[in-house]
Amino acid sequence: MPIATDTNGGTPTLFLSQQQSENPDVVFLPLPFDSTSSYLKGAALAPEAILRASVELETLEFETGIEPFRHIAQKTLQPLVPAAQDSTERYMERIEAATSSIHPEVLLLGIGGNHSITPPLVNARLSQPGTVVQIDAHLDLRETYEGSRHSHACPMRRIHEMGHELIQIGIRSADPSELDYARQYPDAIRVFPAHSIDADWPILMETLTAIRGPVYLTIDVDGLDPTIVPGTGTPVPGGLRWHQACTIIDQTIGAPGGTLVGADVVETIPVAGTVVNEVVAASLLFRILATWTKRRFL
Ligand SMILES: [Mn+2]
Repeated sequence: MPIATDTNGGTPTLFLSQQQSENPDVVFLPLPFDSTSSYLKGAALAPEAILRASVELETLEFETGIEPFRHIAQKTLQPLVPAAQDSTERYMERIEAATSSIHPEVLLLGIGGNHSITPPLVNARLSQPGTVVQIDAHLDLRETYEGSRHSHACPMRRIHEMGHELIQIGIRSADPSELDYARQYPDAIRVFPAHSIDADWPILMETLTAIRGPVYLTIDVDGLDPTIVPGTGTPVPGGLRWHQACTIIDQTIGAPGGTLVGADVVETIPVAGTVVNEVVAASLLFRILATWTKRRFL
């Protein structure tokens, strides 16, 4: 598996080359994990590539008009590299252990890695029932996949079992068992398929605005159209456009009764000869950060 072996030495690349703070408002956690990926692997290479790509971004998030780091301090943690002897369960426990002591007021941003990393992050950040907003091509509601409950095809099932509500956006691929599961919980699992996203847009905006309590946002880059992010493990045509994704981010973070406690961007795969995939992932993280900064501090 092509993952870095350095677990404790070296300095991580810092998001937008910012200074490390010991009193951060936002914490980035690189999670180079892809051993449950079912098709194309390589997401373990993404955290370092995304951090390097972020260094090339301007300090101004153009559309929001925000320079987040004029207002907030950051810390980028050492990458949590899976040890050779780690079972998937053990690695999930390590994610939770690394994040559960982070102050609840601090925004945690996970940099995947594949989608398996999300349930432990949600568990660490949502201490009470909350809402998880997901941008994704897939429902990720399988009970198991390839023999594992921790597969990247299962995270939203695990999160629903924890008692959280789901808003799933951009969906365009599912196993019938996943659709059956979602239909059992029409109030707690709301699905917005990609093919009707324009028609459903007003309802989606209302649904996001109505969020109350703690919110976690998980963005699988395959929720966007593969023309925007071709570097992903299980691409599906017909995804969200860039500004749709940004508006979903803004509306989620801006919900008057909601509080964003964490977010992640997962399933990016760097591809030789282009940096577009990691630039898009870094730009999604930057948009989350800018909108959160605006909401919280301005
Ligand atoms: Mn996913």
